[in-house]
Amino acid sequence: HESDIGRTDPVTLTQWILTQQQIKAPNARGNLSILLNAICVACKYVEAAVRKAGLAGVLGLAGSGNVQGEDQKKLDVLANEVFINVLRRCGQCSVLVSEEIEEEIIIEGGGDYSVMFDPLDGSSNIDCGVSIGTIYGIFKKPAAEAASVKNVLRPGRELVAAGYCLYGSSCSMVISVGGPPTHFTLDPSLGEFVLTSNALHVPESGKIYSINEGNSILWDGPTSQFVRECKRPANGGAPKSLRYVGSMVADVHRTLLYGGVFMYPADEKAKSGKLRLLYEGNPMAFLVENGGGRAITGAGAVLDLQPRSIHERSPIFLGSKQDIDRIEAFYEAGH
Ligand code: P6P
Repeated sequence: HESDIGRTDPVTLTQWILTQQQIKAPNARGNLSILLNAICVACKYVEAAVRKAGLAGVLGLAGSGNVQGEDQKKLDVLANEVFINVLRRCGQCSVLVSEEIEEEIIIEGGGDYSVMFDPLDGSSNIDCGVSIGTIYGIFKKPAAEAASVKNVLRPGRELVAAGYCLYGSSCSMVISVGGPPTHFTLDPSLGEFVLTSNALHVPESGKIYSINEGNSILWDGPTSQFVRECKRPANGGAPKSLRYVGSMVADVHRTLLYGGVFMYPADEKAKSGKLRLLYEGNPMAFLVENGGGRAITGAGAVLDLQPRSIHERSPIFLGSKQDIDRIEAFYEAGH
């Protein structure tokens, strides 16, 4: 029974990854399992650093010394190095794309997988203690294809796995290897992520809308129309509440659990929106769609976009199916 999970029936992320392999790919060599466990280790290490940030003096800018006089690394620089090192060492990756690094990293003689990640998204919120997170997506390289940026310039529809780790009031890992997203919570006394929800399902509709209202004078017609309807529903129902953390992982996690809609639209200033397709939009769209929700750009599904460059941006509206259907109707009507 779900409520017993974690108390009398502990399932760790490590066990879950191996079980998924047995279920989905009994003859597999286990390489994806090795990769996912490497990501799990990296997230636990980053979580420990984030937790200690205030004490260990790793807040603020790179270059600030600490009590030992060591040259402190800014948390997102530290997180990036942890992910690069752990992903190299696991021997399963041939291409890495990080939000922190301009060029893709090609690992000669690497494995069959490419990982695109934002090692510490929302890092502008670190110094004031607001939740931040890691986001990752994984492609499997076609066997005959050489390791190159081509392996990652593919529609998100082709992802084999994606997930995020939320460093918040508790540490949540939400991951999908194709099925509904599964939610694990870090038990610090075990040092393990323990299963908390088997299969997240995005509620069909929600009472929350999430967008940076500070940009409202820049929005296009459809976005403005939808937000106006959130405040004054056509059916005379209760208005939606606005919740906006300004940290994508926190806003998406709430949307996955509670429903509603998270939006970062294109606007007059940001012609393609602000969020990055490969390591923010696609992984989150993969999770939300696998949870029964939707993720669109205003001109089609996020997962159907054909990327042209590794840091390209895309507008994104994601969350409850009914709410996203509504936004799509406004775009189709060309309001
Ligand atoms: P704005 C954080 O900097 C981030 O990349 C996402 O985590 C977040 O959703 C977005 O930018 C917030 O952007 O323009 O509303 O501050």
